[in-house]
This record gives sequence, C-alpha cells and structure tokens, in this order.
Amino acid sequence: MTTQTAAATTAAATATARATLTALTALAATTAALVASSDNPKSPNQNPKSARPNIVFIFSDDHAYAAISAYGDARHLVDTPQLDRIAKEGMRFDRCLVTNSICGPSRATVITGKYSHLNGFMNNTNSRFDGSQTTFPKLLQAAGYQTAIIGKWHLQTDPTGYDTWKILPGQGQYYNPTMIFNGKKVSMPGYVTDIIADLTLDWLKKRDTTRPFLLMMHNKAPHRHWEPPLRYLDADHDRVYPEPPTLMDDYTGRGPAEHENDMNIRHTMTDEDTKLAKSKPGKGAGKDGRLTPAQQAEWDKYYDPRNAAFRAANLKGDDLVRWKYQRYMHDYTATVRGIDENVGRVLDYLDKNGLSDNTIVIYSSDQGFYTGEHNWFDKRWIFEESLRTPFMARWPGVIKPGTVNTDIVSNLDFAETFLEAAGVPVPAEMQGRSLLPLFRGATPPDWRKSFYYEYYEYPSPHHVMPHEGVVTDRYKLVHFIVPGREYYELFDLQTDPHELTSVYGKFDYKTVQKDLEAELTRLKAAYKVPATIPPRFFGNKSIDGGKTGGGGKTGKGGKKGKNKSGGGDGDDTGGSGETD
Ligand SMILES: [Ca+2]
Repeated sequence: MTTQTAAATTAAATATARATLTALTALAATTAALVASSDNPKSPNQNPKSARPNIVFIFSDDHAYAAISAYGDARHLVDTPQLDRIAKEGMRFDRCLVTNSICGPSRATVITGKYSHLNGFMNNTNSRFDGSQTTFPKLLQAAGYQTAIIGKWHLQTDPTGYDTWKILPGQGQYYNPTMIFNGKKVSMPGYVTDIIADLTLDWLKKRDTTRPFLLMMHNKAPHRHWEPPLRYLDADHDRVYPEPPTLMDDYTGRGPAEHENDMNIRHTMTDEDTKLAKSKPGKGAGKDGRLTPAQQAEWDKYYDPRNAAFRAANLKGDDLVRWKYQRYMHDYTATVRGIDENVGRVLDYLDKNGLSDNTIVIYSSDQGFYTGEHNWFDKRWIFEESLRTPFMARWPGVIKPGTVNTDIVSNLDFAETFLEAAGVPVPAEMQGRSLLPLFRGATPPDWRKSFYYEYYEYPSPHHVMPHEGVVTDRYKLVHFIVPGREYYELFDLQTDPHELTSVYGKFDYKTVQKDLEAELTRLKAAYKVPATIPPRFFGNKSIDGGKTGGGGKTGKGGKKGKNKSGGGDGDDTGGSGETD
C-alpha cells in the first residue's frame, strides 16, 4: 500500500493528474479483469458458492473520525474500544473521502457506486431516490444473498433490493422512535441505537443459515441534536474537553463562502442543540419531546443543575462559545458511546457464533463532521473534517490485522467492493473501484491519486455555497459554483493543514493551480458531470446570488408534505422537518 503524505511536489502533482486520467479512462475496461484477476489463493471469488462472505455494513450518521479513538485525534474525545476492535483486527483507512458530504446523497452513492449527478440524489431538500436503478444490494439479492437494512434510510422512497427493511422515517427520533417494518409503521420503546442493534441481532438469529447475507445496520446517532442514551449522561464525569486549534476561527484568508455559512457554534447552535430548551408542554425534553416521565426525570437530573449553573454564570462572547462547545462534546460523545457499545454486541455475536471468519465487517459514516473545528458543527464542505469519513474493515484471512491504508478511497468504492467480494460482476456504469486489492495490502499502481468532490444543497439549510473541487494528497482546489458568484480557493495541506489560507492566484502556486484546474476539468469529463448545473440540484429554494435565503433559519428547511414511508421529513410520525 502507498504511504503518500504531504511530500508530493508540483511535478508529482502533475504526474498524478495525468495518471489519474489514464486510470479513469481504463477503468471500464479493467472492471471485468479486476473481478477475474484474483491471484490470492484465499480469494473468495475462487471459493465455492456456499463460502461467499457475509457482509455486515455498519454505518452511522455524522460520525467524525475525531470521535473514534482508533483514529488517534489529539483531543482524544472519547474511548471507543469496540469500534477500535475493527481497526485492530482489520484495516483502518485514513483517507476515505465522500463524494458529497451530506446524508442522503452519501447513502445514494454507497448503494449505486455513482456520483450524485448520475444517481439523481443531489440534496436532502427535493431529491427522491429512484429505486428502480441498479444498486449493489439488488445485485447481491439476485445472486442469492439475503439482504436486510435496519435503521436510518433517508432516501425518501421505499427501499428496494432488501428482503427485510426496518427503517426510521426521515431523520428518525432518538427516544421511543417510530419505525417502518417493510411498509408497516411500528412504535418502538427504547433508545434508537439500542433498538437498531436489537433488531440487527434478532435478524441474525432468525436468518436462513444456508445462504450468505448482506446486513446493513444504519445508526441515526450521532446526528444532531446529539441526544444521548440516558445511561451515558454522566459518563464523562464533567470532563473539560480540549478545544480544537480552530475553535475561534474568524475565516480570515478565505472568501465569502466561509464567512456567509450558517453552521457555527457561535451563532447557529440552538437551545435545543445545547439542551437548554424547556421541555415541551405535555411532552418530554429533547428535540422530539418523546421521553417518558421516568426518562424525563433522568434527563432533568443531569441537565437541570448544570443548566442552572450556566445561566447564573451569564457567559458572553468567546466564553459562551466555549461553554457551548463543551456541552456539544458532552452530548456528541455520549451518543458515540451508545454506538460503540452496540457495535460490540454485534461483533460479539459474530465471534460467538462462528461467523467472524467468513464475514466482512465494515464501520463507516455517511460523512465526516465538525466537532468544533472552524467553530463549526455539521458537514457539507470539501474541507478535511467533513470530506474524510471513518472507514474500517475486518475480514480475517484477507485483511491483515492492525493495518493502515492511506490511499484515497471513497464511498464511491463500497458497492464495487462488496460485489467483487461476492463474486458478482461490477456494472460498467458504477464509477468507483473495488477495494479488495487494498484489503490484501496490494494497492494497484494505477490507483487514483486525485478525487472529485461535489456539493449542491443551498441555500437552506446552513447556507453553505455549492462547490466542487479536486483533492490530491497535498492540494485542494475548490470551485464555488453559485451562479454569478463563482470563485476559486486553493489550499496547500502541507504548509496549511487546517486549511486557513487560500493560495489561489499566488505566484508560487501558479503551476500547481494550472495543473489542478486541468485535472478538475478532466475529472468532470470522466465522471460525466453536467457542464451547467441545473437549478434543481440545489434544492427547493431559489438561488438569488446568496443575498437572501435560508441563512439563519437552520434546521427548518424541511418541506411539509406527504411522503412515502421511506421518506419522512414531513411524515405524520413526528418527523423532524429537518433536511440535514
Ligand atoms: Ca449524515
């Protein structure tokens, strides 16, 4: 595997760009060869059909790599011993980049192996997933796999390609949630992460043991509003969390997009986010007010005295920002503890029932997330914290335990990986590439050295300007694409790892800039990106040059309306109305 870091030179970046184009144009032709070219005697493709591997795909929503201890963030926000088992017993990928850093679009890319502009799910505002298109679960189902998805779906239309689907409508609720079981609405008592794991284990116990399976366990946590399992409310014992170096970022050195967005701790974070909001009349606390009286009492016991102390302190300015960051990290890491514990239950089941040896276990998130960096929460940006998502894979006999990969991989590659592992041909229309050679520790020489990124949803919610870009191991060229306000930024991650100063237009970067601009053009052609972005890609709200719109109205962009059971921003089960 490669270990490229920030040592690339301008010349290397140029060579990289050219190599990438060659690799991309050759991809369709080599897909069949990739499937057939396994030279490893343990290749699952050469095993009898009955030995095809099971796939357990564990996916979370907005889980920052900084909040997985295996990733070694300097702040050490939380211990995740169970998640770390996957890295310890398998491979940790340090540069898994998402195609479009937002929930629905990421999920659509995972199952189709295609970018948003081709799979049709561009944003969470007006996109609906076309379930008639080719997906990897459908192909595995057709090849004899049992298929199931349990937990968050968020693609607006009913799931297709799954024998069993037990999903949350829309964003879902943390406490005592409503779920939909193959089209039927069900009320589930308990905490959402526990329920998803319970249903996952129940499905495993009742499955047909004569056939391989694909099991997708999709957590709601740790999505906003970061509502913890009540048993973990005091788990951090009022720890004071270290702050990220960019917590007080004032966006100097960057253009209007970083100044105009509305996803910051200072101004955007609400009383519901910080748990300062009062309980709803006749309902409990929390975003959806669904706590039982006993649960409410536990909630109040934790939050009430701390909220009273906060109010007495009358904090302002940066001190208030610091308090909100601490509360945010408390709640966020507590939801992560719930994930960690429940992933451990699933891993234990696989181990104890002899399934681990022939089961690929993946842990990933639909995107990364800001845990206070740049004063942000949320995602969307091409910048590191939201572009990079955790990805860890365990497959005994194929993946060497305790290994780390630093190649550029993507959620664009997941479908192709699972298909190749199952011995199912990868359709030529899929745009990623199987990770199986990387699993084996043998990255092909023509592996991608640059990556195309796209983000469309605008202006509501969060007012992050649509942008596209190209990312290499060292550089990042960003092209903001709001009509009439287009501009570029360029970052050198070797000299500016926190991406604080755009060097676009600087003399020293003239050649780098020219090469990256050419590479962006080449990648867009290779990935069939429309020359002009249709306005519907941005969502329901009109684009007016960014002067008005959704800024300041975060979390309220959901369109009320009749949804099918797989949707639900405006469903009648208490859907949140959020689009993020
Ligand atoms: Ca998400």
